[in-house]
Amino acid sequence: MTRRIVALVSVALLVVAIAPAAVSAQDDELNIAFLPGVEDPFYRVMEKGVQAAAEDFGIDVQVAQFPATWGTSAQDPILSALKGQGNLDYIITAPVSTEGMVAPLQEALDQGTKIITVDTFLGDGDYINGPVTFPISYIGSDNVEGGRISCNAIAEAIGGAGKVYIQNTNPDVSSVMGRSQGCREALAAYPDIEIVDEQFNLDVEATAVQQTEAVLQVHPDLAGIFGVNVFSAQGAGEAVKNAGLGGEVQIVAYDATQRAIELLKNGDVTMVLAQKPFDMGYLGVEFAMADWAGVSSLPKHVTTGFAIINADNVDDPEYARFIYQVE
Ligand code: T6T
Repeated sequence: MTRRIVALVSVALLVVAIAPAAVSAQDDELNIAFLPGVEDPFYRVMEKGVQAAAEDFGIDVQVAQFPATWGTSAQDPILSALKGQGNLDYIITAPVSTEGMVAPLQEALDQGTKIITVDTFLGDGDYINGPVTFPISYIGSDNVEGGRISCNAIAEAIGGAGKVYIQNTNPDVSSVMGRSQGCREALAAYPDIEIVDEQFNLDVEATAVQQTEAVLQVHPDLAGIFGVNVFSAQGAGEAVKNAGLGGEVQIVAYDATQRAIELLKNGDVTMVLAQKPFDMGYLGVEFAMADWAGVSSLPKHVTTGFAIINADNVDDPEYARFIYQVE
């Protein structure tokens, strides 16, 4: 058994035990596709998890084109092309809008393709009692908790007082809005911390840089920034560095890209929260195989955990292995 498999949650181990016996490596009737949210290091690592599972189980998984930008107008046409193939049993995907991707994915299901959501969810994510219940499962981070962890770290770094800015991406995406909610919940416990603004860059790093520069102009005494994903955090880090405020404004970066880690090592970023996209991709494939094999007890909600990376542990292999490595 490989190290990767050992690291998986127990439910996954159960699936590992069941799936190979029931699905033969030669079973070419099982057709799975992976459709990511956007071209970025997070989803490239998720793709590695997908490919590792495919290799471990001796199957092929089709990796769809990576959407060039974030949004339904980029993801939906790729989904339409997948639906047009007419041969897919499962699509593992990160829907780019909680509402906007419901109908297109429901249509895929109506055509006989089951849906597994990774990283982001549809509706409110409660696939048992919520408004959307058709996906097999949501496999991803507990982003509300991730937001709490991030902003408690900011609160601690700024000594429990000062102005904080949330640099966000899109208001209709479950992952980043969960992070914002968790951040607000955490900071509510600090009467001397004020959230001065929250802005949405639509997943464009250059916009994140411009927005953060503008906020620094209006609030030169800004104490902390929560960058909710790759593009927000890298953009905020760049703006703070350009303003010569590295180390003075405390930035917490969600997503452990190489760039975020560089900023951490240079003292421009205080803490980096690494998600586990590899696990999301791997488990997505396992869940498809298990469902195909007839497993009917798959959990509707699986959380994949975090690694909290800071200047003290960044070189420790136990933490460094969660930095998003993309060749
Ligand atoms: O933060 C990840 C992902 O979790 C989020 O849903 C969208 O942005 C990223 O892909 C990072 O760019």
